[in-house]
Amino acid sequence: MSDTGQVPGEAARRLNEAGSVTVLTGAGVSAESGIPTFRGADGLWQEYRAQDLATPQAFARDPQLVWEWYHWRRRLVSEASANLAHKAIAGIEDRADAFTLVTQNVDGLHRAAGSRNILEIHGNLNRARCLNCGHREHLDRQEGIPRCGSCQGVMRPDVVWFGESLDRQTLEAAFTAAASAQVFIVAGTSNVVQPAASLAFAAADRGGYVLEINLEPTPLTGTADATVLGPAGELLPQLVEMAWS
Ligand code: BJW
Ligand code: ZN
Repeated sequence: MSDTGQVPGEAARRLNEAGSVTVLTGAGVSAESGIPTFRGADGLWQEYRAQDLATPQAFARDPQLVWEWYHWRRRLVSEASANLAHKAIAGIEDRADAFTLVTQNVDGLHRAAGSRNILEIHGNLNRARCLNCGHREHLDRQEGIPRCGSCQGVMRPDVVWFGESLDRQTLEAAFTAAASAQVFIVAGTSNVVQPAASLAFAAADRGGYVLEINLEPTPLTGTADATVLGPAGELLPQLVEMAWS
């Protein structure tokens, strides 16, 4: 079922009564903070080719170019702040008995909004990882190719590129949280990138109530218990208000 602009009362009631809640977010949740999404008319993949910037082969070919792109995105994020969608998700965590946030976003805005139990399955923009020794560092520089503080090796952004495996423990924790969720909320993701796109289906298979929030239908829409079409920054606060007022 897909509805425009109005959260169904059933979704709010289920959320209020749920013992365990899992939320999966994608780039659409940060769109209202001014961070570009990947797909769609204004998405990054309109202007940049994923295979030139977001694969290990691209980094091996031209690490300088890849770092420039990541430094630019880090600057965008440093000038942005959390929006009402991020804050509503933090509000759900405050009220739920058991809560996990699984995010594909690498921008750190969920933590800025007060979320605590976060699985960043695609990594974090503000971290670098040494290609030589695996050492991870928080990034503070804004340009150039960072060098490892431990072995001086070349560092790469600590994010998950196409063709790379996700961290096994983090991914297992995400699937466990999906399978045990009584309510599973999916917001602002096109649901096309695997394995993240399988999480909501895993939740539905195990009997969880799946609520999708997006501007447009996605491959999940036919399976979700409810899909509400509209901006996450309006619909998520509406959901919280309805569930706990
Ligand atoms: C709003 C809104 C508002 C806007 N309110 N909503 C063929 C079939 C199946 C799988 C594969 C395949 N070929 C290759 C694969 C594997 C590949 C994959 O899934 N590809 C598909 C694209 C086909 N996956 C991988 O490679 C993964 N690894 C893996 O599978 O390992 C094993 C393996 C290896 C090799 C082959 C096969 C298996 C790794 C995926 C890593 C993804 N990395 C990126 C970059 C991360 C770092 C960075 O940020 O730089 O992750 S790509 C990019 O997509 C980023 C995102 O996290 C991810 C998901 O995007 P997201 O968040 O959904 O954003 P959008 O832009 O797609 O959607 C935004 C949505 O928001 C839209 O729906 C809007 O409508 C909505 N929206 N504003 C509400 N205000
Ligand atoms: Zn190192």
